[in-house]
Amino acid sequence: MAFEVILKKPESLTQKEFTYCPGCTHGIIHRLVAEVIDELGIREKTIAVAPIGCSVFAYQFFNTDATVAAHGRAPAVATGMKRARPDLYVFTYQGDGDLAAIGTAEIIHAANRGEKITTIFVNNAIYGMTGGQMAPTTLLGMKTTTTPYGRSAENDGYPLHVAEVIKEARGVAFLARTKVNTPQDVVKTKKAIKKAFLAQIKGLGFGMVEVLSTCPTNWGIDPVSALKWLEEHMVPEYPLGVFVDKVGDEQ
Ligand SMILES: Cc1ncc(C[n+]2csc(CCOP(=O)(O)OP(=O)(O)O)c2C)c(N)n1
Ligand code: SF4
Repeated sequence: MAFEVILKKPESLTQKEFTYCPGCTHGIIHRLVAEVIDELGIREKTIAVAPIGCSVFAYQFFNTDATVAAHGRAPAVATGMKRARPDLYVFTYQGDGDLAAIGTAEIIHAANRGEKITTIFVNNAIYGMTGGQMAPTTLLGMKTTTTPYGRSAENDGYPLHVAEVIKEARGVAFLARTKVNTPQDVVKTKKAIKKAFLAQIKGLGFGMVEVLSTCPTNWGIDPVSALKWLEEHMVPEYPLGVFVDKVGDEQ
């Protein structure tokens, strides 16, 4: 009897086991990035820049060249790498605490300069690694360890819509917001990630996908409820869509 392999681990992931909590969607997003790198055939020419946050060990998971940047500085590190080696493909993988709080300046200026890098922005509305503090992306009314009565606009400001801010930057070649809580959305997210890489490969400019993601541990709910919570609470605040697409349909 002949067996056929129909699904295997992407080449662009190492054998290292993920350190994410059960049900955390960081793992799905890692796999999608790795599948895209495999399909584009760029594994040996790709450099990953990991952030500070739960995905700090991304440099151990991606089977590419990789490094880790100081908190929020991944776009600056990626800029230096890409400018020194324009023949390579550089991507950052960043959480919302990393990209939308301490690293706000880096991402906005990298996008505005049109750096030919790719950013995977994982928005789970909270600081996961440090124990569930409020992030700029935390929803109004959402309880976190630093907003125990719920985030209030008066005290804590409003949820930051990073994609909507960045879409005004003229250096952006591809920008989308997606989610990974259903199989259909996983497929759509992969397509968006591919385009964000193609924007770099074609030399068009900066590419980013903001992916709505779960943190069951710090949201204090089970993984299945977290997928539902994302749909019911995050999507109304963070509408999905393609904001900029200079890549076109050709893939
Ligand atoms: C300069 C600096 N400030 C603060 C911290 C503490 N810190 C580590 S991770 C983190 C936020 C992580 O949240 P996020 O980026 O949303 O990623 P997640 O863990 O949710 O994936 C913070 C504030 C740090 N490591 N370095
Ligand atoms: S703390 Fe949250 S974001 Fe971090 S690995 Fe656990 S579930 Fe994922």
